[in-house]
Amino acid sequence: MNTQKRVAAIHDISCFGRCSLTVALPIISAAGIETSVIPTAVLSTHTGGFTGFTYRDLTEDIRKIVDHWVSLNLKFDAIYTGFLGSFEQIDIIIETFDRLGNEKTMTIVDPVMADNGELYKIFPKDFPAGMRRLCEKADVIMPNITEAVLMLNEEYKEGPYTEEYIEGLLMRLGMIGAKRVVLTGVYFNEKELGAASYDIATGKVFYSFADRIPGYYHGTGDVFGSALTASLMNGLSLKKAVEIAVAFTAGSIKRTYDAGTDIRFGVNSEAGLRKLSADIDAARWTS
Ligand code: PXL
Repeated sequence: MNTQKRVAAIHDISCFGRCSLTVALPIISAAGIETSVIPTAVLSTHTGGFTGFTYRDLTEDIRKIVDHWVSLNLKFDAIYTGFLGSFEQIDIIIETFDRLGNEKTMTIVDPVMADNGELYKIFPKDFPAGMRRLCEKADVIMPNITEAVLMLNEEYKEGPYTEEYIEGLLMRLGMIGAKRVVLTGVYFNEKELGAASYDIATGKVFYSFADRIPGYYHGTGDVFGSALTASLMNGLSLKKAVEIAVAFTAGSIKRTYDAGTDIRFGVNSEAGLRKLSADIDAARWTS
């Protein structure tokens, strides 16, 4: 019997702007995975490019939700975390990995905190050290290049990058403790953008690219991370999961660019969900 996989997605809910839980829930569910959520905060919009957004912190609720789930003996095949608002939330999530997981649970951490060489303004300067502690406990981490250098205490460099630089970063990220590293925002020329993956057990590095679209669209990291989680939970290899997540994210960006939507409003991943599910199904039969 092929039992359905169950994921706990632990992110904020930004009510408008298509990121965090508002993309994780539909994308992972569309791939046939049971998706439970723990909202870490409720915001009226995400923090990228909007002013005057509301922010209700839900730190106090996280442990209570987990307590209840533990009393129900619930266990999860994966725990996928993204935007976290404080050091306290990071500590609670580290303990949650043990409480909701078992030896087979895949912990997937996107250390959301920075982009384009800068830490998001809402975070204190030492936040990368906290995210690094969370990444130490994860099976899969997926920083972008800015988050990677902040966790490694290195200088941020502008691209285009060289293979030597990217593979050096992957190796140093591999020493943090996760078994598999996915680095996003990788590009070797101005035409293409994508991700690199490194599986510590096999030592293999793979790249996946798509055509670069101008503009900085919000929530694309969460769209990518959700498609990656959905693919891994369907048993795909890391290489194939990254290929599918890159293509799905690039397709969502292209659709949004063609429509001329405000870049703050997130990307149209919704129209790609049927194809995502079909691509994952097709890959399951061939891998
Ligand atoms: O997409 C990442 C993200 C998630 N949640 C909130 C954010 C951001 C990025 O800016 O502001 C609240």
